[in-house]
Amino acid sequence: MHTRGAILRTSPGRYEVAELELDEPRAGELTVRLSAAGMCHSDDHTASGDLSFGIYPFCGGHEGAGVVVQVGPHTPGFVEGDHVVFSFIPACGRCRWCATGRQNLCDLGASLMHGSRFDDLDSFRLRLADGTPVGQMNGISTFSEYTTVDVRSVVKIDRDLPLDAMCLLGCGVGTGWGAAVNSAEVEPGQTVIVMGVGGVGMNAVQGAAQAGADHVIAVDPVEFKRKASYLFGATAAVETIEEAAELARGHTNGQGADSAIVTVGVTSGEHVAQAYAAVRKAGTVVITGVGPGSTPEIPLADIIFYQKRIQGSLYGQCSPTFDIPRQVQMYRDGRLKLDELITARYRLDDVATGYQDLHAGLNLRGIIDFEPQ
Ligand code: CXF
Ligand code: ZN
Repeated sequence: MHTRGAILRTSPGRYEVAELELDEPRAGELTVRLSAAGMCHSDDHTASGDLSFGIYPFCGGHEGAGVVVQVGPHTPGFVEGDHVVFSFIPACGRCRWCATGRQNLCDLGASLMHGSRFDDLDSFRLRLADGTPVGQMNGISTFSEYTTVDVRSVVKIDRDLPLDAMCLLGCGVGTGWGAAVNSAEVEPGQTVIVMGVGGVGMNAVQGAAQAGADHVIAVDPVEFKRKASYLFGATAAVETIEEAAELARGHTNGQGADSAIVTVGVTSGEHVAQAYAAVRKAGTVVITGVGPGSTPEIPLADIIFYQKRIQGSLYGQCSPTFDIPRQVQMYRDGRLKLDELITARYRLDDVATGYQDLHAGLNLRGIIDFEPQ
């Protein structure tokens, strides 16, 4: 079938909309009409070259929600008309990681950046009009009016839920919320620093607040994000990590924050070293962000004598088939803010503008709205 999608022809490069041909669903696949797609920083990292992708051209987007328009064979439980959220990490349900409650590490994730079918690395679901294969970002490509995906990349949701808010569950919300709840293991009474409060960090703020932290200190150079962080549960919002570390020491008898969560859009080794310096003995630094490969300088002796933990966090250590439904319930109960994360809506043709706005610090999350009112 035919679709239009935002593709990158090279990296570094710039998103442009192209006419594409899309496979009909094969066994274990669904075709989905997109309602909304979140514009995560990682799609921009692929444009800037910070993240490299297996094949160009490729079609961007790994947050999205929409309506199933066609079901392939062997997709039990799915029918046309179902509403789904995409998960940027598939969950096979069978590998060691899925079987032990760590779907974010599902073995299928090994081919996330190939752009092909997970089980057949030479097989692509998208093509340019001349037949050139087009890779799918994380196997899903939500920057497209329609996409065909592996059924293991989606989670079904109730039809009454707003698909624009739901699309954020596929990456940014789980990544941030889980960084606090699962990776930092925030406990009641704690002091938590969140470095960078954009579309991921803001969810770390709400996760830390929900987990019972007494002090949630948001750090961001952008004033509008600092102000917004109070709505999500921040108790203080400052411009620099030095100010945040000072505040944290003030709350902890000089010891330092219990955890510092690094959710900076372009993460550097320096950010990690700063977070490391801001936490107490046996405190935790959580790293979620992607950056152009720099290494934190942390004295080896400090690592041993202060026994601090540096915890990498992929999708906030969330298991999509468990965490997306529970995040949906928290949204319904008013305990997880999603609508408030959406600060701008773009048409598919304006993806590049959306990323310019992200760089200008104008958005928490911009979304592509495929059904503008
Ligand atoms: C990223 C992680 C690295 C691969 C692309 C997606 N996650 C979230 O944005
Ligand atoms: Zn993302």
